Amino acid sequence: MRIHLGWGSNLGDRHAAWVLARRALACGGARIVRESSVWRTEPVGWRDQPWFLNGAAEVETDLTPWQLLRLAKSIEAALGRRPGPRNAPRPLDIDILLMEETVLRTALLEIPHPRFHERRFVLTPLAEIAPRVIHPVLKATVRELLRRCPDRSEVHSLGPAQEEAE
Ligand code: PH2
Ligand code: MG
Ligand code: MG
Repeated sequence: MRIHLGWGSNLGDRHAAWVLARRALACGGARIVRESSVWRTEPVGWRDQPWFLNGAAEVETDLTPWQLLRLAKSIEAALGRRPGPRNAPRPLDIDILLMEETVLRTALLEIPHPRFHERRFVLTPLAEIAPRVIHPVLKATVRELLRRCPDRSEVHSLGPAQEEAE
């Protein structure tokens, strides 16, 4: 399965969180095959919090959506995320955005992610690595979703993500 993930961080060493998460994903069986630049983004939803770093990645995995969700949650927790309100600041958030044609609507997990098409901080990095991938519910490409997106919050490229330190 080819899966597109989004990540975001606005607490602590935001870049280091992603470098660690990337390694933990690979160890857990989700190999990263493509990665966006890192973007510095204005907080959306609850404005009085630090700016985020956001990015997107394509992973290849044999894990089921549930196993991948569990892996993502365990990495978030290992990086210090504590349960809190939906838009609270966090050291790391990993969201499953798209899983090919899969449409899953459950209380615990929804694929495609139900809000990503409304968010410039997700669509901008995703459009770098998957402009022609089609949203299986909205039947539009990621590039088209970005073009139509009414969200005007600020996103600024910071260039490629750091490589792993030796
Ligand atoms: N995540 C949220 C709410 N708001 N804003 C930005 N810029 N980046 C995020 O990752 C983000 C957000 C909830 O997941
Ligand atoms: Mg999120
Ligand atoms: Mg999340």
